[in-house]
Amino acid sequence: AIKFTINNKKYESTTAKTILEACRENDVYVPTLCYHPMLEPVGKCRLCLVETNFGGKMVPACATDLRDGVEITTNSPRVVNSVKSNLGLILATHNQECSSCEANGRCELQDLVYRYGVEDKFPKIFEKHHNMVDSSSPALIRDMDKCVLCYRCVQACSLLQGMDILSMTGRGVHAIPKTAFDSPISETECINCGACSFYCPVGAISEHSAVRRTLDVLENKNGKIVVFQTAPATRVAISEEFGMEPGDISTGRMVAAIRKLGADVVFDTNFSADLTIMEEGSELLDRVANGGTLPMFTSCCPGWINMVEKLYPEFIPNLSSCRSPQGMLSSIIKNHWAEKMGRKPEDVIVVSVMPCTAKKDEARREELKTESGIPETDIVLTTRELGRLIKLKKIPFLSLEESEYNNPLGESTGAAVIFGNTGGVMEAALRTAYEIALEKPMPTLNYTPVRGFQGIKEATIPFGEIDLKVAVVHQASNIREYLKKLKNGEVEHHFVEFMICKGGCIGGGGEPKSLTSDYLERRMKGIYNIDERKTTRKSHENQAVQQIYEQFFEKPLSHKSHKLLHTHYTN
Ligand code: HC0
Ligand code: SF4
Repeated sequence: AIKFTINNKKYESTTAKTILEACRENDVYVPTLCYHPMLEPVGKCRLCLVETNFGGKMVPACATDLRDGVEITTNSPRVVNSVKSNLGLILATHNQECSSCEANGRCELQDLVYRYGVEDKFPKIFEKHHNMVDSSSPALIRDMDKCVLCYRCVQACSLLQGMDILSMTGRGVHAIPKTAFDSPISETECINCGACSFYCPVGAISEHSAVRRTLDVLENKNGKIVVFQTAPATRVAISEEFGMEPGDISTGRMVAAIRKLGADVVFDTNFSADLTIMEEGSELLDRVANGGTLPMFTSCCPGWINMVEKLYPEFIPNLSSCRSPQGMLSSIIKNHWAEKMGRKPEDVIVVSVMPCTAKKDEARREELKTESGIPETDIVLTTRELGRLIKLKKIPFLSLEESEYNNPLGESTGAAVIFGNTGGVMEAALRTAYEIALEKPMPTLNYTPVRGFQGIKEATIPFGEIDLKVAVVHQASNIREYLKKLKNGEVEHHFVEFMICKGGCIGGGGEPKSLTSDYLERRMKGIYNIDERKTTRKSHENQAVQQIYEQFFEKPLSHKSHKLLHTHYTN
């Protein structure tokens, strides 16, 4: 065992780790700004410096291994003074327009400054060096004057996502993460996944906020009906905005909060996730039976669609023609439900709450407009933005009485909620496609080969006359690796699920920011718990879905389905 002391208290560790990890495990506070447990330590912010008995210089705890016999000091006047100096310097050169900042109230720098009281430590020498607010993307805003040079966005983009859109350029006050040729981000190959915004500790990269627009819509309805829809992964993460744990299930409280915000109707994206399975499952069976393009690729993740269109257009024929559940539900609301309510599509405003920044981008697609040319999804809020709205309106989230979704577009099965996890769309599709094709249920409902965090998961399912070969790939860097293998003929599958973010939507770029290392595991568990508690766990058993086929769509892949539930892609 490694024996060590922190502030004169003795500890032991049986595994290798850094000094920072040892301190955190033992509840010893060490300030950090550039560190995030899901990324590589870079030791840039100099806030985690500690003293050790191995020589005079202080060392960055995040990048120093725990050695046997080390005596660590985190609270000496020397350490505290160095934190204050380094923090004061970061603040002195920082844009301090906190009151209008997207990160206000959830900013790591703001918290540190408050804790250490360094607001007057140095004269403010901030000027708008970079003078660059890039709002060219519908999903993200970059305000590089707020950058603290932590490298987290650069790492998220290159290390986690394999996208390399942002790289650190320049030195000193001119250092800044930039795009190639400093182009506006919308002109790069950025897929709007939002990983950079999720990891940004401040407000330098944030979602392109729709909070004010939503407030306006809710407070000035002018006779319109405001309909919300909520994605699968929002319900296991929204409560983190209110101090609860990752994975805590708050479906009913979230619906109640949305009603308190002033929504007239709250539908569930899970309903259309079930519907997606009907359409996509049928499309798969059709492609397999009739020699269509294989492997068929899932099409619900908008970051993934951006990636195919921008970087792999040769795979466009492989994409399922199904719209995402967000797209399907908005289409049904505006083109079918509104009419049933005796209203025009223009009278309805659809606000969708998503764990994802790229959904903002998806909502603006030309293909997803009504015949009269208005967007079917008017506003997309990230889970974080919903949290902000609820706080702005002083709604007591944690003590709300649970509320139910409106029907019929609020009914869903366990198969729908697992869409939020990597492997969930595949598992849901198998539960239904197997039963429809073979006229008997899958031997097991919990299909574990497609679950978990392995980057590329593969499985073979005996499927009557054929062996159905499937794969599940999540996190952009793994996707690029998979596509390389596919191009080289190293893998062969019938059906592949792709999710751009690690873990799937629970790891979406619009989910509440977390500084823990296990938030994905815990959100994933929350999702599977919801599935297990449902009495109906197969999409084709969703009665509201059955009903909408009987009363309107007739059958999967019908003429009406094609018009309202399917789409096409461009490059
Ligand atoms: Fe997802 Fe979706 S599951 S992409 O991950 O398919 O964002 O949660 O809403 O649309 O349902 C995200 C999550 C969704 C969609 C659904 C799909
Ligand atoms: Fe990179 Fe994704 Fe951020 Fe675009 S949105 S810069 S791809 S991390």
